[in-house]
Amino acid sequence: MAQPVTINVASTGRKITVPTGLFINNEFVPSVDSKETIEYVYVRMLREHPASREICDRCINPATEEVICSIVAGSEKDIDIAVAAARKAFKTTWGKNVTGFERSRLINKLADLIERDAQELAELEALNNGKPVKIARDFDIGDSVACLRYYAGWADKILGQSIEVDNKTKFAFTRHDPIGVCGQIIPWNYPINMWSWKVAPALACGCTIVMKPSEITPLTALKLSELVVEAGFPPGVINTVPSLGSVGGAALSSHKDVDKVAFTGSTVTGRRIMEAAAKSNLKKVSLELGGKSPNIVFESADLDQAANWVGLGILYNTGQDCTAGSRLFVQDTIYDKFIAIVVEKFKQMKIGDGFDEASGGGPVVSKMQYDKIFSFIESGKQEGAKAILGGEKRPGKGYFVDPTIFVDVTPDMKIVREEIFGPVLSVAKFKTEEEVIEIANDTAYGLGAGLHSNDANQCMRVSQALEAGTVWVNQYNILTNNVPFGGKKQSGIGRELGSYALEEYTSVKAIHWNYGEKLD
Ligand code: TXE
Repeated sequence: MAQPVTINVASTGRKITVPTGLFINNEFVPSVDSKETIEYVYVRMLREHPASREICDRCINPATEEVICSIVAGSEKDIDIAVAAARKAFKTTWGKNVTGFERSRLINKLADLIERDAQELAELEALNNGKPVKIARDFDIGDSVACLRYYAGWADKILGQSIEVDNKTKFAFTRHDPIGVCGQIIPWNYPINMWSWKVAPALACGCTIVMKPSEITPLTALKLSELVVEAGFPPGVINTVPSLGSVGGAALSSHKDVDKVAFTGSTVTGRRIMEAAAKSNLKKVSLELGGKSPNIVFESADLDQAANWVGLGILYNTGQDCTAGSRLFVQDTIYDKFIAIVVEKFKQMKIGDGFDEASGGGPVVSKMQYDKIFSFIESGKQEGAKAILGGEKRPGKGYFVDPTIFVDVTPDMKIVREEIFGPVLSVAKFKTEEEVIEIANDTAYGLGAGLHSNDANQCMRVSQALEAGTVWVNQYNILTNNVPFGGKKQSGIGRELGSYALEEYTSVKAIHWNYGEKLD
């Protein structure tokens, strides 16, 4: 089975044709040895591992709980074939004979095609992931197009250094060579966005790619693959193999002919990937993992603005965001007043079907996430936290979770320590700057952090003290393509975006040149 399917989007009347095969060497092909589709694997996993029922939501519309379609699930052998295709392209075309100028042109062309098809892609994303169409189109896709264009600009500027050695007979220079074949494993919370964050810098540097999208949201990666062909990329430069994490993801991480793995996902899986890389060929690894980010509001802050940013911090993408500002700390002098503003603002947030223009957020992506979020909500209640907003299930179909605010939390509670990945905020009071820095940093993670204050010296002191890869001052959750992003502590290794991401996809070679010294 590798025939395209036509999906009818009931809400808009649009018909979207989606390829269902594996995308290798610019063609959609069946698996070489597996008759399984993602939906079939789903059924089989339920039979073999009934305990893992929750992990098996595949290509399902989270607003209706209906299966959208079945696609081919790649096997280990398919990964081998895709890696061989990427290696060949690296050795012959992309990594060898295509100039930076030409790479730039093709990446820009791909960006133009994505922009042209933004509405269709956004509808497919909304169908598979649940997020509102307008957010998918204007933010996820808008940002992805900008990301591709940003790295297209870098493609002809991957420069080394010229280094003086002794000024008479020797000098040295460096080359920033493409690292080679890259395995890219992406999650389901921003399927198109994570695709472009991974693909754009790798292509700019001259690397070739085997992409494994999340088994929960593979549809837009397949649709984007059609645009890769239309843009005119040589075969094998970008290959896409939808597959289960334990099959395709594991195969890429332990593959002997993959030079680098770039991953976004859970900390648990990140550890597995690093272990597999260490046990195979010591491939380079970059990891963008989970978080439990603090958001701090000091008494001098503009409270109305701070409340807006707190909302964006925890409710954006229905809280399925690695930088979600899930731990709110409010100074005691403004606590009651500020919480009242936050509650009012959160009540305005409409979580609903992504095809309803009024929805500010969609359902969470899967049954697994829905159950996980509600098990955290239950544990919060049992451990003595008080839900002052939300915290109850809605009747009817769809994985909808309403904004939930817990107060009276203590530092040891599960809802304070673990990543929930839903619209669930825990709130604590603090007295002094020193105290809040201490509790904000009391976490295994270090991805994002926010602070709101009108005291510039305080902003400087606190932003310096917070242990996080990104600190937002008087804002939250705003990223731009030219600023690096990544984590400290157990939130990850390496940086995406900006010029820093180029280091992840290049290998520095030093060339020592003798133009005069003779050995006796
Ligand atoms: O993540 P996984 P899951 C967090 C969030 C969420 C939790 C679980 O807290 O609730 O993780 O989500 C692939 N070798 N984040 O289970 O498993 C998998 O196929 C190689 C935070 O969906 O990490 C998918 O493509 N790859 C995060 C990708 O890993 C494997 C975004 C992510 O899935 C693999 C998502 C293996 N052994 C979840 N097992 C963020 N940082 O934004 C799975 N995968």
